[in-house]
Amino acid sequence: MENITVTSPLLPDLEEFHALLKEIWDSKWITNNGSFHKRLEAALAEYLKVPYVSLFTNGTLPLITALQALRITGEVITTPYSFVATTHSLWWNGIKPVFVDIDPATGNLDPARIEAAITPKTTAIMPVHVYGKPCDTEAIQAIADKYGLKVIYDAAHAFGVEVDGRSILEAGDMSTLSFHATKVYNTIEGGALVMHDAKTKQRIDYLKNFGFAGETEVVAPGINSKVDEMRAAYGLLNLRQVDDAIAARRKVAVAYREALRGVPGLSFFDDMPGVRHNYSYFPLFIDADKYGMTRDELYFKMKEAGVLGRRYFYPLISEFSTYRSLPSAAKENLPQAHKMADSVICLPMHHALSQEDVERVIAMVKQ
Ligand code: T4K
Repeated sequence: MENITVTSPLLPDLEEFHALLKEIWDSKWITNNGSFHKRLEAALAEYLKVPYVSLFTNGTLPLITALQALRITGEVITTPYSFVATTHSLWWNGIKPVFVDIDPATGNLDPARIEAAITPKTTAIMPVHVYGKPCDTEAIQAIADKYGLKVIYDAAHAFGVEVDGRSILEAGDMSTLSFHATKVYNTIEGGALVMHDAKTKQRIDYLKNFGFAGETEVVAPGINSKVDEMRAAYGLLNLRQVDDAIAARRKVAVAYREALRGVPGLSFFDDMPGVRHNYSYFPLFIDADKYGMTRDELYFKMKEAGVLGRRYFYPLISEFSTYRSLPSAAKENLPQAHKMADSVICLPMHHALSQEDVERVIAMVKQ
């Protein structure tokens, strides 16, 4: 039997992609803000219901660049329950991460715990909409306003997520996206920074092109994070089918929930009222005493049977050697994050899972 992987990339139709490649070949313009790049930025801004999008080559460089653009220094409050790139972006800017515990109801940074972690050195908050579940953006903004802090959302998982019809990317000073192959929407490798005004968009566009503001003028020590025409064309094609992919993912989530609700020792998130979810992940939480098996026992049994779930996000970022010695990384400071990291397994979740695949995953977990 074939393995069922945790995700599978959404791929454009090969013939359609080939036709666009032919256009690129003929034009001989293959990177540096080409026409497909411009078209994709415009198409994404429209799809995501935001005024400005700046494409990046992955989802890590927009985090690093946003911190540069906002001139963030000192300490930044963030979550340990994420992919390492979130905190690495702080480290690459010489910023000290200050970990704050999560709200077990969402897996996101708990706003009620942020104020206690603020010091005179705090300059910003970097929350993550983990699994695409929206953070409590109002509560976070209220704290940011009270203390004069910037807010940069790592929205790597939150492509297309809306609250009451409005994009989650409207929140904070800037938001970043990842378009990695494993994401709901991908450009193979890729990402974006979302901002609210033309001046910031201009500055970010300079920063991702070495700081060039013209042929002979460099206005800042920028980086190179330009997206080539092939990936921009691929991205335009994938954008056409992303709604169908999200609908297919939703069906899988519904099937998992129906089958697993009420099984002793298992819990999962339900949809939040007023939220357009993207079903980017399906985290399942195991209470070993009630389920009769630990999360790791289940993980390895599933693996043996070719059902390749993943323990996103275990270990916590605060447990990695780079960050472990920080005072805020102490286990006592992060009880909810530890509990979630120790009990989570993300079930296979993507647009191409067949009914048989879903049934096989369910049978495995129920067994
Ligand atoms: N912030 C957050 C909150 C993030 O989650 C991430 C990335 C970032 C920032 C940074 O964004 P990027 O710089 O990566 O754009 C994956 C991804 O590499 C990473 O993008 C993602 N988060 C993270 C959560 O997961 P791995 O190491 O688990 O991926 P991998 O290679 O083990 O793939 C998982 C499964 O996907 C495979 O078993 C099969 C399938 N797959 C994967 C690839 C790459 C395919 O079927 N085809 C493929 O080409 O990290």
